[in-house]
Amino acid sequence: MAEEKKKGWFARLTQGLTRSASQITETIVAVVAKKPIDQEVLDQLEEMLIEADLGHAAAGRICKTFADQRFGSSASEDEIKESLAAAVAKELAGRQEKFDPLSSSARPFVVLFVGVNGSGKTTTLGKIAADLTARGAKVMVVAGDTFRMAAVEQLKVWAERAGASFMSRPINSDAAGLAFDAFTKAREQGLDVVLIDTAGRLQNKQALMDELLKIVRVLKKVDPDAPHETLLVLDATVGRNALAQENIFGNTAGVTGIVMTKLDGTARGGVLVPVAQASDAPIKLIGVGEKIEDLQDFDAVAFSRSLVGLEA
Ligand SMILES: Nc1nc2c(ncn2[C@@H]2O[C@H](COP(=O)(O)OP(=O)(O)OP(=O)(O)O)[C@@H](O)[C@H]2O)c(=O)[nH]1
Ligand SMILES: [Mg+2]
Repeated sequence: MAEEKKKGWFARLTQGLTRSASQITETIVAVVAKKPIDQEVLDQLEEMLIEADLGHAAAGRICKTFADQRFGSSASEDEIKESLAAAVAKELAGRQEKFDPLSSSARPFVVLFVGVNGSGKTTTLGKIAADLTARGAKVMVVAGDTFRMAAVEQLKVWAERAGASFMSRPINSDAAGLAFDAFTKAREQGLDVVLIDTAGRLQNKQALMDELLKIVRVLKKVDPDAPHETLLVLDATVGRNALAQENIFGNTAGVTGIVMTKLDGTARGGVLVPVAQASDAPIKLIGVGEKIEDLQDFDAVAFSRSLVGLEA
């Protein structure tokens, strides 16, 4: 059963990364057909990695590792993929950490979701709520995006589906005040986890950061250790813009973990690599589709294998 489940999980990951993988596979097939592996072939491989948004630095290192391998004249497509996957995984070493609020002793464990509009905050929060309640946890979902009616409604649907309690306020209410009241109430009720959604867009970047910092400040009034986790949600389809977003949020919002969403919607899934390297916080979760089970723990080895189109 566990083996079946694991297979399904990897299949979803591979399915999600199809667009990135097929581009890479195409180049590898062309390269294999044209042995020996000379400088021209290596340049082609490096170009391919840069196109997948791995960035110049990582692409260069991966090709160097690759060149040092000295394949015989009989290197197969899979051997080349194995070698590339290992080189990508090496780039991600130490950049992976598990997200598991239930393994912490903090009760309630408070998670703040931050990121620009459309990155996938609300969806990710909903998926996490569903997973936690399914594991028996008592969860509260907080509609901290108090600026859009649709945002509150969207989150409410997720909360109901998950069987989590839900807290919101009328439009344009103070989000920090809501966060404070929600945390206090969840504590009184002995809940396990509080998931706080936030707005992705305000008048400007400074207003957005001020708002987030205010939420953090009031949470700390209830518990100096809160929020126990601040997840930065980044959309892989924006490619290297994700790096700029990491820079802005990572330097101001006290981010403790990265979620990279929509890896299924792009051929540039390789952007996860430079983001992981630029960020002080590790990658914790990845989104490879819109369903609940499409949010996965980040596993650097599995990700690297899927990225180059290898099977489990
Ligand atoms: N294909 C795919 N779509 C996703 C994934 N994660 C989120 N989405 C979709 O992306 C869109 C935006 O997601 P939201 O969760 O609303 O984004 P948000 O960050 O809350 O956006 P704002 O509330 O505007 O700040 C929705 O249509 C989601 O279904 C993913 O991993 N894969
Ligand atoms: Mg939202």
